[in-house]
Amino acid sequence: MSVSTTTASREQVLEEIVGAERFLLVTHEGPDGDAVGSLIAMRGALAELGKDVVMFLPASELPLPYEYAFLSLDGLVTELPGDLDERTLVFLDCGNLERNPIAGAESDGAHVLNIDHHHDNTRFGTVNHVDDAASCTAEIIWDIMGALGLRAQGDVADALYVGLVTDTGRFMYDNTGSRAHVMAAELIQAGVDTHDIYRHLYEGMPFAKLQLLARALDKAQCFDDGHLTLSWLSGADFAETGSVESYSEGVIDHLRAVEGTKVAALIRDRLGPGRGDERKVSLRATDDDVDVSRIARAQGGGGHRRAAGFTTRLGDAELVTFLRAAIARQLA
Ligand SMILES: [Mn+2]
Repeated sequence: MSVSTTTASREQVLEEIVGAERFLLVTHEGPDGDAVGSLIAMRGALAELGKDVVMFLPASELPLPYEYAFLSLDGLVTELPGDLDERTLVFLDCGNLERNPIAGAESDGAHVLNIDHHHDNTRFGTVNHVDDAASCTAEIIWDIMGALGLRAQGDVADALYVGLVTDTGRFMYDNTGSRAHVMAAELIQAGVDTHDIYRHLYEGMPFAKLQLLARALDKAQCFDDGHLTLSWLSGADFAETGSVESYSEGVIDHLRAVEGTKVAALIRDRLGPGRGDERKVSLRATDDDVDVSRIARAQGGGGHRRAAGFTTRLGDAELVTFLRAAIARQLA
């Protein structure tokens, strides 16, 4: 995306924010640190402007994963408000409308602001502010706040920092530009306690999560000279270790770290009623040789070039065959 396009869409978003009075903020299914951080930061920013703003998460997403439980969810609703039609809907960190939490509830004339950093964002909004050069959606919100003359502090600063740290892999992924560090510096000056947030995000792991990781590592397999490193987590693995779905977060980083790996994949059963034989496939690429968002899109999913995912009902053998072929095609 060219700089001029994001500059233009940024102006449009600013106009929308200044011009509207009532907002509803939503994010993607299975909210991660950037999703939760973006919700909280945007809510704080709009509230400071005197706007009527509510964050929405379906009750099924609560409680949040333990990593984010320290963040304050003031202003959260789990039922859509009756005046939904009159609210500007702000989608944060959502690459597309698949599995969006308010699917069907928005009217045809809904006014949607789409604020995101996924390069394959489907531009589903009335206004689309998609900046794929941003490390995280929180970075875009920080930029918007700056343009509105708002300085992040307190809970908002913490929330922005959580989005930044988690989506950049603690400032180590290749999306970590100088702006990410400038943002971090500003947030630290605003009082963010980086070590305290680190402790919340990365320590205090439930023992069950360690046991779940052990199972995934035990089942890991390499294919095609190690280009694909893959593992599985079954419903039984979750049940027998006492794990919830979000405990599989981070497992894939261990797979990606294996020598020679081009793509790491984690295949896990979806839990909960109605999920049936549905499985979630997470993909990570180690460099630019393979764009995993292309592989995910071929199965109806999406994401970033180096981090993507999809949901499937394919069996193990078919799934492995599909992944190996898709990777080989891109490496050819
Ligand atoms: Mn994100």
